[in-house]
Amino acid sequence: MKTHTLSPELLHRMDAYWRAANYLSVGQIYLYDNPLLKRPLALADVKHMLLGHWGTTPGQNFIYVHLNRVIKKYDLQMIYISGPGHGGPAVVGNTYLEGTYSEVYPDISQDESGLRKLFLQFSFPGGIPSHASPECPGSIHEGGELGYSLSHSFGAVFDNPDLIAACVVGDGEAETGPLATAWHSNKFLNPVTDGAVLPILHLNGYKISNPTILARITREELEQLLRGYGWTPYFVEGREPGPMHEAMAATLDTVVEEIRRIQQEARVHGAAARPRWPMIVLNSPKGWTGPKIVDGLQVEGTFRAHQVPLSDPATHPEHLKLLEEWLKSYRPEELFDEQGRLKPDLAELAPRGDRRMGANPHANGGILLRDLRMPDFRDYAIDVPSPGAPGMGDTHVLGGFLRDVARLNDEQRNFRIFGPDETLSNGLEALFEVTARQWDAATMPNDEFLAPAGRVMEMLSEHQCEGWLEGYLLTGRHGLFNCYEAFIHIVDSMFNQHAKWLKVTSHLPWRRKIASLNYLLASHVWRQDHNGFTHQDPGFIDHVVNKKAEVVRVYLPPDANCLLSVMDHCLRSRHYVNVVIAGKHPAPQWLTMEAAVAHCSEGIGIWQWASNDQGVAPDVVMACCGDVPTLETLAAVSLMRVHLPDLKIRVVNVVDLMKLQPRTEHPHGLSDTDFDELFTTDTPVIFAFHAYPWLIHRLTYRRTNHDNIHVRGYKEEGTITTPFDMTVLNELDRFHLVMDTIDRVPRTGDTGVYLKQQLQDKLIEHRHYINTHGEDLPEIRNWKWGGST
Ligand SMILES: Cc1ncc(C[n+]2csc(CCOP(=O)(O)OP(=O)(O)O)c2C)c(N)n1
Ligand SMILES: [Mg+2]
Repeated sequence: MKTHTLSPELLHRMDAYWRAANYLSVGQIYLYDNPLLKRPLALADVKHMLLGHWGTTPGQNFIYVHLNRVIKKYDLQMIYISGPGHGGPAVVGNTYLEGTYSEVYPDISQDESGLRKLFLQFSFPGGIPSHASPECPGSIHEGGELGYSLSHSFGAVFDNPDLIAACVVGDGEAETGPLATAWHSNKFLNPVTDGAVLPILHLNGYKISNPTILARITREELEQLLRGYGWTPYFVEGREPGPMHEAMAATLDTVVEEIRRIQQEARVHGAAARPRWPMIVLNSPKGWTGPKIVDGLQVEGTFRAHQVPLSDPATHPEHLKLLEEWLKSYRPEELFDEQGRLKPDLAELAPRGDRRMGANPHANGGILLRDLRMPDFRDYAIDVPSPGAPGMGDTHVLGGFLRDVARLNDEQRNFRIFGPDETLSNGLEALFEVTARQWDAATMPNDEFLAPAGRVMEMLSEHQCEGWLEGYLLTGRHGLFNCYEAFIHIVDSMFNQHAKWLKVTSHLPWRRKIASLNYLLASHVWRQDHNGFTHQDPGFIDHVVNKKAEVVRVYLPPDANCLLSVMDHCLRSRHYVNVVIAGKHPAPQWLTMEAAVAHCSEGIGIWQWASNDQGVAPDVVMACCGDVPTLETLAAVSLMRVHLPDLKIRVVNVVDLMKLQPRTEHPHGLSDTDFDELFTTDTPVIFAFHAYPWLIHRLTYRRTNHDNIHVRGYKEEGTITTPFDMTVLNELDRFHLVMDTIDRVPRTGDTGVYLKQQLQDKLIEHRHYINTHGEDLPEIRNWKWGGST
């Protein structure tokens, strides 16, 4: 390409800026001291442990300096997402050069002593991680686990019409499932109300030790692939800095103008067709400008450049020499003055103030976060004149509340609901009374609830839903992910990364708190009537509780009023991951709204109306957690009240699972005294639990009465069967709970033995009945809580 976007003088300065960023990157990976090479490089100037990733870094430095130019030229609001986040030296170095780093960390000053500290802290004990970690200003994407850069970028620009997320996608990263499908996000972007994503596929040819697929297919195949995903790819290819600068600058001008044209056409002229957004393919050598040959092997332009190209200067004197030559090749004396400051004519290439990508407030979303306008959740209460009143399905009740959250915040445009095609199926249909699913692809006459702009985002990729939501939250908005319980496992690993991000940022005072990531897991294990075994897995919460107690919360509201109270709390909370598990099928309701609010505030408590141990020590504690276990427990209690009337029973319900943990482990944890008061120190506890039983043991193993806690939960028994049979197959049903009590409480004596026999007969009758009629026994279907009657 022969164009003249850059004057020779500007090209020269931009190249110098790039050299400065490269110099800082190599310095971070290698240098312990002597940051300006004022004296010959000695072994003592080099870190003992050489950690970091060089390969991706010069390419990202190149991109950054060019983005700086277009930010200034077009006065852009831009953030930088580093897909190959292992290029940490690039983002740290660039935010240092633009001045943000020293503003956030004044000790890392823009002088020689600051440079020394900048180099030393990188990948060093007590310092900073090697990735685009939360410590780095401007980052909302650590990029440690590859695959989520594009979905984070799209999440960031939804409802941010003036924002452009420049997203560097690693060509290795592009092989991951989440990234491969993230290209489709362009079918969900509204050019009027959303911003733009500029993907820059970093085609440096290699991963850690392999070539990348996209670098080893024909150029035509690659172009067709990207076009097939709906993008217009612009190729910037080569290795000679001069022509590459010119090509990148010209291409960036083209794509920025293209983005503006698309937005203008949609915003001003009302163009309705889905635009074909531009993107860039940057084909440049891995480890560009680094050592060419080391120990007789080519490094630059190969996979060998991935990490630390000169790995052992201590035992290889020639490595030390090569390192010095490498550093000097950037001519630091032309870039920094005597005091170690970037020369003014270079410093002025960076944008100013908030336009600097390290200082853009969207990348510290808590700054922009506004409270949601919330309806009063009490207004959606189900009328519960007495426990056991009929309910329409808890999530359907919640739907009305969420509808009004969406409605009330429509103007603020800061609330979205994400899900993989399940918003209707999870019972949240009320949302579509006020909003739609945002969809920018073609529509057909029989489609429902699709519109160019809407508060609901649905793509059949849990990865996209999670990634979009994370990007949305990290840039200061609110949201909810509704998902089938079994398939939320697909994003186990993404949840990990987000929880880690929250943990680290909660200890960085300059990072403001963001809205919590709320999971609503409906369509849960116990009611997969038409889906069966594959859809039964309540194990996500086992995974969630591995994470730092300070950032995770798990709620299992037993009925609709509790669900409303819990969700109101979650939507108002900050900097947590909240997991809420709820049912969608008609089910009995237990608590009035007033009682639900009290119960959910406590998180755990004795249900006095269901207990008969007032004033005496209980013979058994019937504990329950989750809607179906609560139902079965209450049914078991009513059986015992009839057949074992002398038995003193205490019913304890758990909404907030973290209450079970010791207070030393989780801020919600009950004190030992409170726990012992509820669960006693010596009475059998029959615990009916929504998920895998081991989790309750894990949470309570230090409690005084742990030896007496007998947990029933899901044990991988299931198929397509009746709702009650699901509990029978897993021995969580009312009959098993009663039989368990008889076994554990000797006081039940002969009456207990006879009752147990009857219940076993009942289970046989149940099996026979469902196999004949295909539905549960009438006495099960029609069962109602009647207390002692
Ligand atoms: C999901 C995931 N799998 C594996 C890794 C380990 N890993 C780190 S870097 C890398 C290669 C990345 O290659 P690419 O995306 O092309 O980045 P670049 O060439 O720019 O370094 C791999 C496999 C990872 N970080 N994340
Ligand atoms: Mg690569």
